[in-house]
Amino acid sequence: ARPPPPAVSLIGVPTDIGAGTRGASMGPEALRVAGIVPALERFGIEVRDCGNLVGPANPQRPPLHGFRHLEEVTTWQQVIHDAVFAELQAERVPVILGGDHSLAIGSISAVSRHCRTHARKLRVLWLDAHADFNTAGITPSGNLHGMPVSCLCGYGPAQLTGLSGDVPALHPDELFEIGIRSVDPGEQRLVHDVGIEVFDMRSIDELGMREVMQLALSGMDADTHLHVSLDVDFLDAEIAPGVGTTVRGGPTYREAQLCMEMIADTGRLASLDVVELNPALDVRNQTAELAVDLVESLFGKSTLMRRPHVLYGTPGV
Ligand code: 6HN
Ligand code: MN
Ligand code: MN
Ligand code: MN
Repeated sequence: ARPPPPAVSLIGVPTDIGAGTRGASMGPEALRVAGIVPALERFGIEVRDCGNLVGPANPQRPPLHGFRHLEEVTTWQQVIHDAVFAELQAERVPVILGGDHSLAIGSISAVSRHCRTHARKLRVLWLDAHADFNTAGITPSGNLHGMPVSCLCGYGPAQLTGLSGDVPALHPDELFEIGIRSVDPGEQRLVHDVGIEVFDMRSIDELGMREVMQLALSGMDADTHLHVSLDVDFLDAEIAPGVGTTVRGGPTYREAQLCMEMIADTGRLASLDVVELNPALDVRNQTAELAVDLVESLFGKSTLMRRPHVLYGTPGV
């Protein structure tokens, strides 16, 4: 049977300091306005809204040595790491309301530290149009929201790679990227050389979302901490206009729902980022409402009382 509903802590991260377009700093409030608290409470989940973290304002400076706002982003990540780690240690499920995707450096560093402390295995699903694997030497923009995965895997400045207390915070074999359809030229080579497992849109077209998710969720067990980093630009731009870096050709509403439902079926979701929502670009808060819909599915909303599949085994077995 499903485990009892988890206790959830919402942590707002109102910053767009790692992005090229301003506005993601308004994301946490748009998710609250879209009803994220009652949506979760409806399933009997105890929700604590911890409010918003506080960090440096966006200085809107040009890149320096390949990074925009490196010092300010670093300060944010320390604050995010500490807040997320505290909720995990209190045995709560942190749901981080972004905010641009650089925040995942702090959140996943905290998850990594927590897993190390409790000898748990880590699995990260990175749902995104982008690989987010740039470095200062190859980035076309200098924006740190294009670099969180490389920093977590140990490719980046020490102040960002070392936050978990161990480098790398995340091993490539703990990570699956899903929905990818925009990878910069230098980034392509690095993703290939490091051996990141990427289910791009072509694999979703060819295999279907169901098989891709079976592969991405296979091999987990009762000791696995599953973290999902949901960049809302994962979704097709037609249904999710409220993001700064839309790329056409993403998952449909139904494909995205299936993805979330299959994650929920594992019963292992233990932390979540919802990032890159940009209310300044949204239309009547529809992207925030869609994100809340998907979060409901991630926490177990389903049409019927299906028999829960507790875990996905090895594919084909
Ligand atoms: N995101 N690859 C581009 C860059 O500037 O590095 C876009 C990154 C987008 C990042 O959406 O989280
Ligand atoms: Mn835990
Ligand atoms: Mn993205
Ligand atoms: Mn991203």
